[in-house]
Amino acid sequence: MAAASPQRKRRREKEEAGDGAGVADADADAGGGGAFPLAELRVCRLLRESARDKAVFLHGQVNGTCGEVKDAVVILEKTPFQEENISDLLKNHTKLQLQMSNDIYSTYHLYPPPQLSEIKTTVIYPATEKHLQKYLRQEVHLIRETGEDYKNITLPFIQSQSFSIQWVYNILEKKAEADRIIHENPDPCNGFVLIPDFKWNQKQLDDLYLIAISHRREIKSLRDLTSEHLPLLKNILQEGKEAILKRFGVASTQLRIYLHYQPSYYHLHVHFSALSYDAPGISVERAHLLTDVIDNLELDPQYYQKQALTFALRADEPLLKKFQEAGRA
Ligand code: M7G
Repeated sequence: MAAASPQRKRRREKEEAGDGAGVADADADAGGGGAFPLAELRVCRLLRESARDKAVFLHGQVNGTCGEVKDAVVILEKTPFQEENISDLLKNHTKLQLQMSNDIYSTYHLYPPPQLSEIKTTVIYPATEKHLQKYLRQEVHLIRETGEDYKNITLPFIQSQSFSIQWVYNILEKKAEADRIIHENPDPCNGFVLIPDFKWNQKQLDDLYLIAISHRREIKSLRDLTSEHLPLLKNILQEGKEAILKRFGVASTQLRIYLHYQPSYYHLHVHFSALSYDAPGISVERAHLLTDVIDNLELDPQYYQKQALTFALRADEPLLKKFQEAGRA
């Protein structure tokens, strides 16, 4: 929980006025397409719900401009408390309803005023089948991928897929989210853009989450990294930490800085999240600390081409089927 400075408040107001192409805050301009018609969404199914994260993931449909039916994923998420709003919440609630009382113990339903009961709403529209799969709760299986497996199974699979990373190019080319950039090193080889992840609303530091996106476009994932990429990785680590300290006052010892393997989007990016925040995707079978990645590459320039890497795949992911067909899962 953190009080917002006037500077942060002003920045938020600006940010709330716009977001990335194809992925939008529903009440903000959708980066060219206008606001998503949330009231017209026909909910088809609940993909997933999380009592812990206080979030639901919905698959819905709306009619496109020519009447065609299009899929959408809508994520509704209750947001963390903001310290500066708490006294307002206590004083100006619309209703306080006693639920139970026993000796010195009592519980209530408190109904906050509308301005303090916001729900973070993330829309992916139009959503592909892969988006629906990504958010659908499913059984998962662990895979241990050798360097050979990567060449024979995973790489051909990635190359055959077309999961658009247009949103990444929009950020790098300043076509979307340009006013959200926290730091940029413009070097085409060793440079990157640091930007708030769309999972973070920037209203409190408890769930701070940013991503650093490499300017180089051909590095798909951890598997492509060699010692040649050390200058880029070191820039991301050093400049990312400095920029977060400067802008948000969060020290590097309070940050978890890591890459995902497998990532969802095959363009090199590094996650920066608050150490105290159990961000999705920090499990040992997915997150690789950037400091360890740098050390491994310094020990062996080809480390990530040789090393077996473990990750989880959901039951109906086509990549799991490929591993099963090859007798590797
Ligand atoms: P990943 O490891 O490829 O996949 O990380 P994951 O989504 O399964 O973790 C991509 C990161 O980019 C995630 O943390 C996403 O929340 C974030 N992200 C995805 N999109 C589509 C956007 C976007 O449009 N803007 C921003 N700022 N972040 C995004």
